Amino acid sequence: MTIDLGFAWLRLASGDEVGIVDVPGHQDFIRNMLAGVGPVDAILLVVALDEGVMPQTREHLAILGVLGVDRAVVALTKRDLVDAEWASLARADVAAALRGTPLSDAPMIEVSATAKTGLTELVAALESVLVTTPPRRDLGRPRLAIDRAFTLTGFGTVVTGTLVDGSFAVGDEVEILPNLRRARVRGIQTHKRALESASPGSRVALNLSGVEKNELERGMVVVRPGSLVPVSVLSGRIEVLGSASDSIAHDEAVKVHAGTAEVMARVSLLEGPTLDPGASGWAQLRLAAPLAVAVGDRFVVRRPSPPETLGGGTVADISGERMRRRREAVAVLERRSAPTVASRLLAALDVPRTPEEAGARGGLDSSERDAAARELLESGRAVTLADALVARDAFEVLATRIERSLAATHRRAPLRAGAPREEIRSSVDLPPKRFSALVGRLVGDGRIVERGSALALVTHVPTLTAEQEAAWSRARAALGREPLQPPSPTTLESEYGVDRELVAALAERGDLVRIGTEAVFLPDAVARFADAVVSELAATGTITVARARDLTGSSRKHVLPLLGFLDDRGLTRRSGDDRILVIPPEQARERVATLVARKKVAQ
Ligand SMILES: Nc1nc2c(ncn2[C@@H]2O[C@H](COP(=O)(O)OP(=O)(O)OP(=O)(O)O)[C@@H](O)[C@H]2O)c(=O)[nH]1
Ligand SMILES: [Mg+2]
Repeated sequence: MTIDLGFAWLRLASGDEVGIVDVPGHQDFIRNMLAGVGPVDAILLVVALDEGVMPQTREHLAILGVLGVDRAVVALTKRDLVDAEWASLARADVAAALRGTPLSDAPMIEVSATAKTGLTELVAALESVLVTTPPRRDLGRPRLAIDRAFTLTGFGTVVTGTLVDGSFAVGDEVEILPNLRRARVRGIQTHKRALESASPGSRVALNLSGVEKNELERGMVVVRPGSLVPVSVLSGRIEVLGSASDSIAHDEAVKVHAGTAEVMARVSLLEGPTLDPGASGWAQLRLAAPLAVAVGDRFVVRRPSPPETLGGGTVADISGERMRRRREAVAVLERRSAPTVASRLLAALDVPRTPEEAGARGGLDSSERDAAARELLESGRAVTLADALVARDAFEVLATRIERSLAATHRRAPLRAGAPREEIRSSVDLPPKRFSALVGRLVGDGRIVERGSALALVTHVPTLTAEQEAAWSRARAALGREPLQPPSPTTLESEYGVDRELVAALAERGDLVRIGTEAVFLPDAVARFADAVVSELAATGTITVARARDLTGSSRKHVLPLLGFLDDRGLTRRSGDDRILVIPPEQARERVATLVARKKVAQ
């Protein structure tokens, strides 16, 4: 009787090699069977014709169902021990057991190991089933669930397992989970042949340096450092077998099998006090020890005593979040395990994430991920924020949060042009690049405006108190007296009570034009100055500071900032001591009109 896993391989007529994991049949060793049966392409179900379907056959079929294995060949052995009539009875018995399972179409081959009959047909059947298996996905995140660890004289530590989700090469640094031991791949073998690298789906022996055999055991997982984090809470939808002897109760202690690992866990049922045989529901498994699993991995749930397979499911979430509200939790989990790749990616975009991060969360390989991202962007269900993507709904949440913060700031400081960008950024907690992209989109959509370094709602106009309006009307009279030789901001504050904050607000309203920090003009004055300069330039081609001063009756002190202003707005530029026009005169005149009419002329 086989107690533990056995390993072998077979060369098909095509020349392809098939790795074989032999698992024990007896019910007492189901846990070993579970460690071996995980990442297989197909199953060779062996039933002896003289005995027919046994209880363990049914349990094995149930487990294969939970694990999603849907390709099989049935070997009906010991054909030499039974007559034709018995053989056909037993065959019907097996067919009945397979009915309604994903393996119902599996070819059944009668063989005799002693008489050596049917063996060629068996291998041919295996080959015909295996050619239909899809290629193994390569997520660039290799994982090898250890099924054996031993020491080999002359080599050192060796672990074996079935490699999934990526490749390992000689020289790679690896990490062993859950205890985070580091090691290096010193050698690789598949089917006893040394290789430079091993690809997904193959049976692999890794010769590891830097780690001792006694630190390793079945159930651990070899990964690329940092690519997977062991979790102590995992969530998934548990399907209870119709044949289970009893319901699963909330908080019940169960054994969870995933990969080659098994660990005790408490079941936290999210949709009711019990899960009855044949039913399914969302659950969180609170694990007694950390487990290295990825989203999309299958797990099997068993009752420890008396031992019985209860059911299992697919890992939907490994974020480790304890879900507080049950109904919310169910909604989240449903989204994360959605049937289409695009909706799984979308569920991972509940906050801005790089496509790589979101893809890993949703258990997608890079090509699935890229196609899904394109689909989501094209249909408008997701948007880009710098290096990240975010679901349209989540984008709305961020946008609303920004609008609320701005509204609050405007209420608190009605005079201010807006709220400082940094203050708003902290309200959404985004890195600068993503925040800028978000602001850019909101500005583009006409929802908010940028006023210098401040952000504001489009509707926000700084409002003045009656006292401030009175101060402003006195100051305006003073500014109008000699418009091109107006009082300085310092004078406006000391003599008219118009402080710098009020100046900023007035500039915001378009009542004032601020140039730099030390010059303030009425918009009309700026327009008059600009017109005079543009006309002179149209006539003579150049203008000096002195000429501009004489022409406008201003002073050097005021002409310097005014000419600088025209340079900054793209009307003129310096050429030695002169200014020249950089755009045609008519266009320059038009631009002057818009400059002083606009609400946000000041900087
Ligand atoms: N006569 C006859 N005996 C067979 C045949 N196949 C296997 N046996 C014998 O049946 C016994 C059990 O065979 P195993 O290969 O150990 O069966 P198994 O399915 O691996 O059993 P477990 O590992 O316990 O699950 C052995 O003594 C074999 O020699 C066959 O086709 N004809
Ligand atoms: Mg055996």
